[in-house]
Amino acid sequence: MTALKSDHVALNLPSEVYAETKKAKSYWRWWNQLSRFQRSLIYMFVVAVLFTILYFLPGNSDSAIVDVEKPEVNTLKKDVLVNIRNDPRDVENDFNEIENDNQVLEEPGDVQIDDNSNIKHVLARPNTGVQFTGPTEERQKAVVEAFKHAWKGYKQFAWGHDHLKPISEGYHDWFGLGLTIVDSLDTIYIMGLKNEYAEAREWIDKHLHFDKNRDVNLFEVTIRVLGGLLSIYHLSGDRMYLNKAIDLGDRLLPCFETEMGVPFSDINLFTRKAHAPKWSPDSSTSEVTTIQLEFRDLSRSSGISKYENAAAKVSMHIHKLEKKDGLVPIFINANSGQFRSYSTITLGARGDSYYEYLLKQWIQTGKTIDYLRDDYIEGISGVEKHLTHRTVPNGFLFVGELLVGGKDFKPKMDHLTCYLPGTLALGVHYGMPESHMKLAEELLTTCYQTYAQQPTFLAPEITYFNIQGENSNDMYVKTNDAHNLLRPEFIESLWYMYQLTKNTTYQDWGWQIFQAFEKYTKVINGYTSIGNVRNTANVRPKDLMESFFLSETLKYLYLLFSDNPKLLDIDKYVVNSEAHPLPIYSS
Ligand code: DMJ
Repeated sequence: MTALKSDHVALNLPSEVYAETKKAKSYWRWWNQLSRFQRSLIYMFVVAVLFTILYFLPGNSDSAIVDVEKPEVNTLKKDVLVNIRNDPRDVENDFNEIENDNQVLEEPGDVQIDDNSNIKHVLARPNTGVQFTGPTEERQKAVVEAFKHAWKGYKQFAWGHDHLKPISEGYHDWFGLGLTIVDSLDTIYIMGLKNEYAEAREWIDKHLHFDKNRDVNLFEVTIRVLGGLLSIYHLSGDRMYLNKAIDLGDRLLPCFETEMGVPFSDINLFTRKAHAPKWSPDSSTSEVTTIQLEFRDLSRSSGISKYENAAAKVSMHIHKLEKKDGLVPIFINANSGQFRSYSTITLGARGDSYYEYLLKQWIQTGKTIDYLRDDYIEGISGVEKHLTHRTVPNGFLFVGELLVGGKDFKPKMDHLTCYLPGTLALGVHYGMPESHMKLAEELLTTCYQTYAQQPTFLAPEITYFNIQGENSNDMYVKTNDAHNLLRPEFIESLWYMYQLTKNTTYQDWGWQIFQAFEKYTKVINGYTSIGNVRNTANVRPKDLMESFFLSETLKYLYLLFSDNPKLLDIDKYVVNSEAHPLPIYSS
């Protein structure tokens, strides 16, 4: 456009534009000269070409966010199976199983059953499309800073190894599976940490391999690694994680090849040889019953039924065994499938998550498996009848233990038991007896006291209670039990209770404990377990940062301090024993 000296403006088109305009005019003249029939033919031709292009456009099965409107159909293709399997027999078996499916599955959660009532194929629920945009509250921001601090130390001194040793600036390998990375990934995603997510994803994609000639513990690897991979698969929609999970599932499955299907505790991921732990002929009851959420989800997500079938069989078997008013002994023999007589009954180590997974499996399967609900209700009644007692002088309610197969009561509670108030509250939300809420509130108060009564404001691993009035303290701690491993159970319960009651006291309690972690466990390269919560002058740092500190403790703190109740929606997700959310199905 050129402005001339005169009072009008002239438009001078460059010669190429002029030529183009002329060409367009001649196309238009040619088009007008065509008959109506000729024009219709051209229209039809164009439409046909457009359809063909759309039809052959590649799908976006690897896209990060799954369309909520269109449930993802997780039917595996043979080439995908070939890529993720080492043993060609696995490929054939699974592919045949999928190919033989002839029933159309439409709704997420639809199940196809074979003639023997085994689950053949289930359509996975789609990603719920939640966008995690980062912290909004000041307390959440502080937790994200704590996470970044821990991550920085891990990255600098332990990258690719299981755990950080923050004081000696080294690492600890338990299974050699980069546990901290896999376990932390969904926390990173939920906190909205993009750079950390990218580097962790890349490590998993390129370096996480399971062909390791190394024994691993079925339960630990299932809740941390399998659960971690499945959770981030559902949150992100990234198929790479599911492929890794399938490979791991195949390698863990031989654990279940026992007469009654009760799994061995350990397996070599390379040779796929399973065996009992070195220190005992038996498996732990909580371990064999705390793998079902993950194995079921693996089947539902992959369309391969064998994982769910193997794990569900264990639950059914244990359902049929005799119990003490719903309470189970903590050891079970994988060969005989029987509980070890005279073993301890506890909701602490080796017993705890049996009860948790009864409820959570029932929720995961859309409240359709009645025996899980019934066993849970019976178990909690058993807890009330045999395990709960009050302290002297202040009457705090706690859950103790029964020794020698249920004969002697021991007034001792592991910190692990502090998961129970949260699970009870979750149960009430899903229709369990209202009385469970009262129990939850009282136990939560006692757990809080195990923190508040220590000068560090951190709970010990184990607390003993005064039930006979032998002195003026309600609780006491033995020297060997005075350590704190940065465990999550109490914070987990605070999160559930806050979700369901909106009582901000629970947030304030969580904040007090977070500050105690900051004061006594934060070191220059991360956070460390400590050996003594009773002495503020010397907490005796133990030089280990467990993966569950990032996976669970910091995740639950972040969620607890959020005022968005849907940040992790307990009506859509059931959270596994390692704080990894998995979708709830309709059956
Ligand atoms: C975690 O690995 C899991 O929560 C497990 O169920 C129990 N112990 C630790 C955390 O304390």
